[in-house]
Amino acid sequence: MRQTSAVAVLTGSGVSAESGIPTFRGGGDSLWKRYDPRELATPEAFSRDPRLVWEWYLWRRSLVVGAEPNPAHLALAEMEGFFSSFTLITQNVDGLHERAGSRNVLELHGNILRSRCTAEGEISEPRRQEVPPRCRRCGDLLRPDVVWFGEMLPEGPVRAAFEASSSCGVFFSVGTSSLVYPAAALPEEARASGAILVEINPEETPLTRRADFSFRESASVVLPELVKRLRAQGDY
Ligand code: BJW
Repeated sequence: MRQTSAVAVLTGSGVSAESGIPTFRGGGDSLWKRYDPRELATPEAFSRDPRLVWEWYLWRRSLVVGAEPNPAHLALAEMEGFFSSFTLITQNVDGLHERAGSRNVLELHGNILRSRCTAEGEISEPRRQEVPPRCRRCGDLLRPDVVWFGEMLPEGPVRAAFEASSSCGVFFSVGTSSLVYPAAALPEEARASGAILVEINPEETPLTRRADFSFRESASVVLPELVKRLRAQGDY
């Protein structure tokens, strides 16, 4: 890391697990455990039962609003100051990286706290307290401003994410199962461009064998330790 000025980090839901936000593929112990998140985060589920999907998102919003950034988010925010180029690419929709102080954040899958009108496509507010909520301007259904399976990711952030991945010296994949594309293609992009690949995840993933370094530990343990060691080297 001392030999590079450009670092890119891809994060997934595991980074927020210790802030009390459930991961997607980890099961869980909630009211919603009988629902598979992979089946609710789809346009088909929303067309079939917008009320059910909204209730799930309102529950998740309440967790996000009550959550605090954990030591992994805080360490990443501090690391940003160590490198002249530092890009934090996140699949998370919880905004905790920004709340921890990270500035150069690319949100690939949107933000759960925003809503957008299904008719106009614009960010909007609900006209009154109702589930599912309706657009204050046109009265049509609102939806969470997130990216569901089968939908396109926002073009600007995706382009910037591929650029950062292909031009960094070290690429971190943190707290993601590396199953969902196109995000899962970013580490390969980085590797093909000569970057060192580091994975931080307590579980093995499809990326583990491709990584130069694999830390089978929680992000909230590894990242603060890494920041501590970088700081101790005195160059930062
Ligand atoms: C810890 C930890 C701790 C726990 N510390 N770690 C190419 C190949 C194959 C398929 C496709 C492809 N291109 C497109 C597809 C289809 C699809 C896809 O990828 N499917 C795969 C599942 C096979 N992709 C899409 O549809 C995407 N759109 C697209 O590509 O558009 C073009 C297109 C359109 C039509 C047809 C074809 C192409 C859109 C993907 C949108 C994903 N949306 C969601 C929901 C977001 C909204 C919401 O939050 O509700 O995004 S799904 C869900 O998965 C969410 C996440 O961001 C994403 C990734 O999950 P993540 O973060 O990795 O979570 P988990 O739970 O899987 O893993 C957590 C990890 O943390 C685990 O490994 C734990 O071990 C670890 N962990 N504690 C560190 N303390």
